[in-house]
Amino acid sequence: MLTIYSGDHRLHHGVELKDGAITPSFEQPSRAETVLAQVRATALGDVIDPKRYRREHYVGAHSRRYVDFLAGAWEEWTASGRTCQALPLVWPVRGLPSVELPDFIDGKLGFFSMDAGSPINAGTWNAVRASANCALTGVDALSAGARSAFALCRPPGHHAGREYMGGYCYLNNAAISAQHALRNGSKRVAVLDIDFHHGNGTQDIFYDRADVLFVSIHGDPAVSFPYFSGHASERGAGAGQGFNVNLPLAKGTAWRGYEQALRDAGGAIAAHAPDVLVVSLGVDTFEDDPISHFSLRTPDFLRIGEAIAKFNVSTLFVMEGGYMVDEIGINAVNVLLGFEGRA
Ligand code: SP5
Ligand code: ZN
Repeated sequence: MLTIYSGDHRLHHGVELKDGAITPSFEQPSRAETVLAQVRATALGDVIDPKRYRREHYVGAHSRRYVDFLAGAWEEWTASGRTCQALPLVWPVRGLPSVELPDFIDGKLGFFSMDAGSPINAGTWNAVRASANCALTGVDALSAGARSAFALCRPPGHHAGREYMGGYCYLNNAAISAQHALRNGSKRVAVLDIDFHHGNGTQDIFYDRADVLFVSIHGDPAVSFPYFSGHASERGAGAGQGFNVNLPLAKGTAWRGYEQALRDAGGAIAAHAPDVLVVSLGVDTFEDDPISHFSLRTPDFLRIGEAIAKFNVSTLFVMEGGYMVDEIGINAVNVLLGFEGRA
Protein backbone atom coordinates (compact mmCIF):
# COMPACT_ATOMS: atom_id res chain seq x y z
CA MET A 1 0.00 0.00 0.00
CA LEU A 2 1.28 3.45 -0.93
CA THR A 3 1.87 5.92 1.93
CA ILE A 4 1.78 9.68 1.41
CA TYR A 5 3.73 11.65 4.02
CA SER A 6 5.20 15.14 4.40
CA GLY A 7 7.83 16.13 6.98
CA ASP A 8 6.18 19.56 6.99
CA HIS A 9 3.89 18.33 9.78
CA ARG A 10 6.77 19.15 12.15
CA LEU A 11 6.15 22.86 11.52
CA HIS A 12 3.07 22.54 13.74
CA HIS A 13 3.19 21.75 17.45
CA GLY A 14 1.02 23.29 20.10
CA VAL A 15 -0.50 23.42 23.53
CA GLU A 16 -3.84 22.54 25.06
CA LEU A 17 -5.81 23.21 28.21
CA LYS A 18 -5.74 20.18 30.46
CA ASP A 19 -7.17 20.16 33.98
CA GLY A 20 -7.22 23.95 33.97
CA ALA A 21 -3.61 24.45 32.86
CA ILE A 22 -1.79 24.97 29.56
CA THR A 23 0.33 21.93 28.72
CA PRO A 24 1.95 20.51 25.56
CA SER A 25 -0.76 19.08 23.32
CA PHE A 26 -1.29 15.32 23.20
CA GLU A 27 -1.19 15.87 19.45
CA GLN A 28 2.62 15.90 19.05
CA PRO A 29 4.95 15.58 16.01
CA SER A 30 6.34 12.28 17.35
CA ARG A 31 2.97 10.67 16.55
CA ALA A 32 3.49 10.87 12.80
CA GLU A 33 7.17 9.90 13.08
CA THR A 34 6.22 6.72 14.97
CA VAL A 35 3.65 5.73 12.36
CA LEU A 36 6.13 6.40 9.54
CA ALA A 37 8.77 4.26 11.27
CA GLN A 38 6.29 1.35 11.47
CA VAL A 39 5.31 1.79 7.79
CA ARG A 40 9.01 1.37 6.96
CA ALA A 41 9.64 -1.45 9.46
CA THR A 42 6.81 -3.54 8.02
CA ALA A 43 7.67 -2.70 4.39
CA LEU A 44 4.05 -1.63 3.87
CA GLY A 45 4.99 -0.08 0.51
CA ASP A 46 6.45 3.05 -1.08
CA VAL A 47 6.39 6.36 0.82
CA ILE A 48 5.97 9.47 -1.34
CA ASP A 49 5.65 13.21 -0.76
CA PRO A 50 2.30 14.86 -1.46
CA LYS A 51 1.73 16.90 -4.58
CA ARG A 52 0.90 20.57 -4.15
CA TYR A 53 -2.71 21.65 -4.58
CA ARG A 54 -4.24 25.06 -4.91
CA ARG A 55 -6.42 26.45 -2.13
CA GLU A 56 -9.52 25.79 -4.27
CA HIS A 57 -9.16 22.08 -3.42
CA TYR A 58 -9.94 22.82 0.24
CA VAL A 59 -12.99 24.90 -0.65
CA GLY A 60 -16.14 22.85 -1.08
CA ALA A 61 -15.62 20.91 2.11
CA HIS A 62 -14.89 24.29 3.73
CA SER A 63 -16.01 27.84 2.99
CA ARG A 64 -13.60 30.14 1.21
CA ARG A 65 -13.62 32.66 4.06
CA TYR A 66 -12.64 29.93 6.55
CA VAL A 67 -9.74 28.70 4.41
CA ASP A 68 -8.58 32.29 3.94
CA PHE A 69 -8.81 32.83 7.72
CA LEU A 70 -6.59 29.79 8.40
CA ALA A 71 -4.04 30.91 5.82
CA GLY A 72 -3.80 34.42 7.29
CA ALA A 73 -4.49 33.91 11.01
CA TRP A 74 -0.88 33.87 12.21
CA GLU A 75 -0.08 37.08 10.34
CA GLU A 76 -3.16 38.81 11.78
CA TRP A 77 -2.33 37.56 15.26
CA THR A 78 1.26 38.81 15.19
CA ALA A 79 0.14 42.09 13.60
CA SER A 80 -1.93 42.63 16.76
CA GLY A 81 1.30 42.55 18.79
CA ARG A 82 1.31 38.99 20.11
CA THR A 83 4.22 36.55 19.75
CA CYS A 84 2.78 33.53 21.62
CA GLN A 85 0.55 31.02 19.83
CA ALA A 86 -3.01 32.00 18.97
CA LEU A 87 -5.89 30.41 20.90
CA PRO A 88 -9.59 31.38 20.82
CA LEU A 89 -11.25 32.37 24.06
CA VAL A 90 -14.76 33.58 23.22
CA TRP A 91 -17.43 31.81 21.15
CA PRO A 92 -20.78 32.64 19.52
CA VAL A 93 -23.01 30.39 21.62
CA ARG A 94 -26.76 29.73 21.34
CA GLY A 95 -29.14 32.64 21.45
CA LEU A 96 -26.85 35.54 20.54
CA PRO A 97 -28.50 38.03 18.16
CA SER A 98 -25.55 38.34 15.73
CA VAL A 99 -23.70 35.83 13.58
CA GLU A 100 -21.60 38.48 11.86
CA LEU A 101 -17.92 37.83 11.29
CA PRO A 102 -15.85 40.18 13.49
CA ASP A 103 -12.96 42.20 12.03
CA PHE A 104 -10.44 41.69 14.83
CA ILE A 105 -8.42 38.47 15.02
CA ASP A 106 -9.56 37.58 18.56
CA GLY A 107 -13.16 37.60 17.37
CA LYS A 108 -12.32 35.65 14.23
CA LEU A 109 -10.57 32.94 16.27
CA GLY A 110 -13.77 32.33 18.22
CA PHE A 111 -16.02 32.64 15.18
CA PHE A 112 -14.03 29.96 13.30
CA SER A 113 -13.54 27.41 16.12
CA MET A 114 -15.48 24.95 18.29
CA ASP A 115 -12.98 24.77 21.18
CA ALA A 116 -9.50 25.89 22.28
CA GLY A 117 -7.90 22.65 21.07
CA SER A 118 -6.45 23.96 17.81
CA PRO A 119 -3.71 26.51 18.49
CA ILE A 120 -2.16 28.43 15.61
CA ASN A 121 1.56 29.19 15.41
CA ALA A 122 3.98 30.34 12.71
CA GLY A 123 4.16 26.92 11.02
CA THR A 124 0.58 25.77 11.43
CA TRP A 125 -0.78 26.71 8.01
CA ASN A 126 2.11 25.09 6.13
CA ALA A 127 1.70 21.90 8.16
CA VAL A 128 -2.08 21.94 7.75
CA ARG A 129 -2.00 22.28 3.97
CA ALA A 130 0.71 19.61 3.66
CA SER A 131 -1.58 17.31 5.67
CA ALA A 132 -4.54 18.00 3.35
CA ASN A 133 -2.27 17.55 0.34
CA CYS A 134 -1.32 14.06 1.58
CA ALA A 135 -5.03 13.16 1.53
CA LEU A 136 -5.61 14.72 -1.90
CA THR A 137 -2.60 12.86 -3.33
CA GLY A 138 -4.04 9.64 -1.92
CA VAL A 139 -7.34 10.26 -3.72
CA ASP A 140 -5.46 10.79 -6.98
CA ALA A 141 -3.65 7.48 -6.44
CA LEU A 142 -7.03 5.72 -6.14
CA SER A 143 -8.33 7.54 -9.20
CA ALA A 144 -5.25 6.27 -11.08
CA GLY A 145 -6.22 2.69 -10.19
CA ALA A 146 -4.77 1.88 -6.77
CA ARG A 147 -7.03 -0.28 -4.58
CA SER A 148 -5.90 1.53 -1.44
CA ALA A 149 -3.60 4.23 -0.10
CA PHE A 150 -2.57 5.62 3.27
CA ALA A 151 -2.49 9.39 3.82
CA LEU A 152 -0.29 9.81 6.89
CA CYS A 153 -1.90 13.13 7.79
CA ARG A 154 -0.84 15.34 10.67
CA PRO A 155 -2.47 17.46 12.00
CA PRO A 156 -5.68 15.40 11.95
CA GLY A 157 -8.93 16.69 10.43
CA HIS A 158 -12.23 15.11 11.45
CA HIS A 159 -13.27 17.68 14.08
CA ALA A 160 -12.91 20.54 11.58
CA GLY A 161 -16.29 21.56 10.19
CA ARG A 162 -17.25 23.59 7.18
CA GLU A 163 -16.29 26.81 9.00
CA TYR A 164 -14.48 25.81 12.16
CA MET A 165 -11.34 24.29 13.62
CA GLY A 166 -11.22 22.32 16.87
CA GLY A 167 -10.02 19.14 18.58
CA TYR A 168 -6.47 19.45 17.11
CA CYS A 169 -8.00 19.79 13.59
CA TYR A 170 -7.95 22.62 11.00
CA LEU A 171 -8.73 21.33 7.51
CA ASN A 172 -10.91 18.22 7.35
CA ASN A 173 -8.65 15.87 5.40
CA ALA A 174 -11.27 13.12 5.09
CA ALA A 175 -13.98 15.51 3.85
CA ILE A 176 -11.58 17.17 1.42
CA SER A 177 -10.75 13.67 0.15
CA ALA A 178 -14.39 12.74 -0.34
CA GLN A 179 -15.01 15.99 -2.19
CA HIS A 180 -11.96 15.39 -4.42
CA ALA A 181 -13.08 11.83 -5.22
CA LEU A 182 -16.39 13.27 -6.47
CA ARG A 183 -14.44 15.85 -8.51
CA ASN A 184 -12.44 12.97 -10.02
CA GLY A 185 -15.63 11.24 -11.17
CA SER A 186 -16.93 9.17 -8.28
CA LYS A 187 -20.72 9.18 -7.99
CA ARG A 188 -21.02 8.12 -4.37
CA VAL A 189 -18.47 8.21 -1.55
CA ALA A 190 -18.63 6.83 1.98
CA VAL A 191 -16.61 8.05 4.96
CA LEU A 192 -16.13 5.56 7.79
CA ASP A 193 -14.79 7.24 10.93
CA ILE A 194 -13.19 4.87 13.45
CA ASP A 195 -11.44 7.47 15.61
CA PHE A 196 -12.56 7.23 19.26
CA HIS A 197 -14.11 10.70 19.03
CA HIS A 198 -17.17 11.52 16.96
CA GLY A 199 -16.22 13.04 13.60
CA ASN A 200 -18.41 16.08 14.15
CA GLY A 201 -16.67 18.09 11.43
CA THR A 202 -17.20 15.51 8.71
CA GLN A 203 -20.82 15.12 9.83
CA ASP A 204 -21.26 18.90 9.65
CA ILE A 205 -19.87 19.12 6.12
CA PHE A 206 -22.03 16.37 4.61
CA TYR A 207 -25.11 16.46 6.86
CA ASP A 208 -27.54 17.63 4.16
CA ARG A 209 -26.05 15.64 1.29
CA ALA A 210 -26.91 12.23 -0.17
CA ASP A 211 -23.75 11.77 -2.27
CA VAL A 212 -21.46 11.28 0.75
CA LEU A 213 -22.51 8.78 3.42
CA PHE A 214 -20.95 9.42 6.83
CA VAL A 215 -20.70 6.53 9.29
CA SER A 216 -18.97 6.99 12.65
CA ILE A 217 -18.19 4.58 15.50
CA HIS A 218 -17.21 6.51 18.63
CA GLY A 219 -17.49 7.06 22.35
CA ASP A 220 -20.99 8.04 23.52
CA PRO A 221 -21.09 11.87 23.44
CA ALA A 222 -23.01 11.89 26.73
CA VAL A 223 -19.65 11.23 28.39
CA SER A 224 -16.99 11.79 25.70
CA PHE A 225 -15.58 14.68 23.63
CA PRO A 226 -16.92 16.42 21.56
CA TYR A 227 -20.09 16.08 23.72
CA PHE A 228 -22.39 18.09 21.41
CA SER A 229 -22.74 15.68 18.50
CA GLY A 230 -22.54 11.98 17.75
CA HIS A 231 -25.90 10.70 18.98
CA ALA A 232 -27.61 7.94 17.00
CA SER A 233 -30.59 10.25 16.49
CA GLU A 234 -28.49 12.48 14.15
CA ARG A 235 -29.40 10.90 10.81
CA GLY A 236 -28.96 13.73 8.29
CA ALA A 237 -31.16 16.55 7.04
CA GLY A 238 -33.07 17.38 3.85
CA ALA A 239 -31.64 15.44 0.90
CA GLY A 240 -29.10 13.96 3.32
CA GLN A 241 -31.78 12.33 5.49
CA GLY A 242 -30.57 8.78 6.24
CA PHE A 243 -27.02 9.42 4.98
CA ASN A 244 -25.52 10.08 8.41
CA VAL A 245 -25.09 7.07 10.68
CA ASN A 246 -23.77 7.45 14.22
CA LEU A 247 -22.88 4.34 16.22
CA PRO A 248 -22.01 5.56 19.74
CA LEU A 249 -20.60 2.97 22.13
CA ALA A 250 -20.23 2.91 25.92
CA LYS A 251 -17.00 3.70 27.71
CA GLY A 252 -14.92 0.57 28.08
CA THR A 253 -16.14 -1.06 24.86
CA ALA A 254 -13.82 -3.90 23.84
CA TRP A 255 -13.58 -5.99 20.68
CA ARG A 256 -16.88 -7.85 21.08
CA GLY A 257 -18.98 -4.67 21.09
CA TYR A 258 -16.79 -2.94 18.56
CA GLU A 259 -16.99 -5.80 16.07
CA GLN A 260 -20.79 -5.60 16.06
CA ALA A 261 -20.66 -1.86 15.35
CA LEU A 262 -18.24 -2.51 12.47
CA ARG A 263 -20.73 -5.01 11.02
CA ASP A 264 -23.51 -2.41 11.28
CA ALA A 265 -21.25 0.14 9.59
CA GLY A 266 -20.52 -2.35 6.82
CA GLY A 267 -24.23 -2.83 6.22
CA ALA A 268 -24.81 0.91 5.85
CA ILE A 269 -21.83 1.24 3.50
CA ALA A 270 -22.94 -1.69 1.34
CA ALA A 271 -26.40 -0.13 0.98
CA HIS A 272 -24.79 3.11 -0.27
CA ALA A 273 -22.64 1.22 -2.84
CA PRO A 274 -19.82 3.81 -2.87
CA ASP A 275 -17.12 4.04 -5.56
CA VAL A 276 -14.63 5.17 -2.92
CA LEU A 277 -14.39 4.64 0.84
CA VAL A 278 -12.48 7.12 2.99
CA VAL A 279 -11.53 5.78 6.43
CA SER A 280 -10.84 8.32 9.17
CA LEU A 281 -8.25 6.17 10.90
CA GLY A 282 -7.90 7.08 14.56
CA VAL A 283 -6.32 4.56 16.90
CA ASP A 284 -7.29 6.35 20.11
CA THR A 285 -9.68 3.40 20.59
CA PHE A 286 -6.63 1.62 22.06
CA GLU A 287 -6.97 0.45 25.67
CA ASP A 288 -3.99 2.55 26.85
CA ASP A 289 -4.89 5.78 25.06
CA PRO A 290 -4.41 8.64 27.54
CA ILE A 291 -7.51 10.68 26.57
CA SER A 292 -10.00 8.04 25.38
CA HIS A 293 -12.10 5.26 26.85
CA PHE A 294 -12.36 2.13 24.67
CA SER A 295 -10.49 -1.08 25.34
CA LEU A 296 -9.21 -2.30 21.97
CA ARG A 297 -5.94 -4.24 21.99
CA THR A 298 -3.17 -4.28 19.42
CA PRO A 299 -4.32 -7.47 17.54
CA ASP A 300 -7.86 -6.04 17.31
CA PHE A 301 -6.55 -3.44 14.85
CA LEU A 302 -5.63 -6.26 12.43
CA ARG A 303 -9.23 -7.46 12.66
CA ILE A 304 -10.52 -3.95 11.89
CA GLY A 305 -8.44 -3.89 8.70
CA GLU A 306 -9.70 -7.32 7.67
CA ALA A 307 -13.30 -6.24 8.21
CA ILE A 308 -12.84 -3.08 6.12
CA ALA A 309 -11.21 -5.08 3.29
CA LYS A 310 -14.38 -7.20 3.11
CA PHE A 311 -16.39 -4.10 2.19
CA ASN A 312 -14.58 -4.51 -1.15
CA VAL A 313 -14.32 -0.79 -2.05
CA SER A 314 -11.28 1.29 -3.14
CA THR A 315 -10.15 2.69 0.18
CA LEU A 316 -8.18 5.73 1.30
CA PHE A 317 -7.02 5.60 4.91
CA VAL A 318 -6.59 9.06 6.43
CA MET A 319 -4.70 9.31 9.73
CA GLU A 320 -6.67 10.96 12.55
CA GLY A 321 -6.11 10.57 16.33
CA GLY A 322 -4.19 8.23 18.64
CA TYR A 323 -2.15 9.56 21.55
CA MET A 324 -0.38 6.57 23.08
CA VAL A 325 2.67 7.47 21.03
CA ASP A 326 4.65 4.30 21.80
CA GLU A 327 1.97 2.14 20.20
CA ILE A 328 0.30 4.42 17.66
CA GLY A 329 2.60 3.06 14.93
CA ILE A 330 1.90 -0.61 15.44
CA ASN A 331 -1.83 -0.05 15.96
CA ALA A 332 -2.32 2.17 12.89
CA VAL A 333 -0.22 0.00 10.61
CA ASN A 334 -1.96 -3.14 11.93
CA VAL A 335 -5.20 -1.83 10.39
CA LEU A 336 -3.41 -1.47 7.05
CA LEU A 337 -1.73 -4.90 7.30
CA GLY A 338 -5.07 -6.46 8.18
CA PHE A 339 -6.62 -4.77 5.15
CA GLU A 340 -3.90 -6.22 2.94
CA GLY A 341 -4.35 -9.74 4.33
CA ARG A 342 -0.95 -9.64 6.03
CA ALA A 343 -2.32 -10.31 9.50
C1 SP5 B 1 -8.41 14.09 16.37
C2 SP5 B 1 -8.71 13.82 17.80
O1 SP5 B 1 -8.60 12.68 18.26
N1 SP5 B 1 -9.02 14.86 18.58
C3 SP5 B 1 -9.31 14.70 19.96
C4 SP5 B 1 -9.49 15.99 20.66
C5 SP5 B 1 -9.78 15.79 22.11
N2 SP5 B 1 -9.65 17.00 22.83
C6 SP5 B 1 -10.18 17.07 24.16
C7 SP5 B 1 -9.85 15.90 24.97
C8 SP5 B 1 -10.27 16.05 26.40
C9 SP5 B 1 -10.10 14.72 27.06
N3 SP5 B 1 -10.10 14.81 28.45
C10 SP5 B 1 -10.09 13.49 29.01
C11 SP5 B 1 -9.34 13.45 30.25
C12 SP5 B 1 -8.90 12.05 30.49
N4 SP5 B 1 -8.07 11.93 31.65
ZN1 ZN C 1 -9.85 11.11 18.45
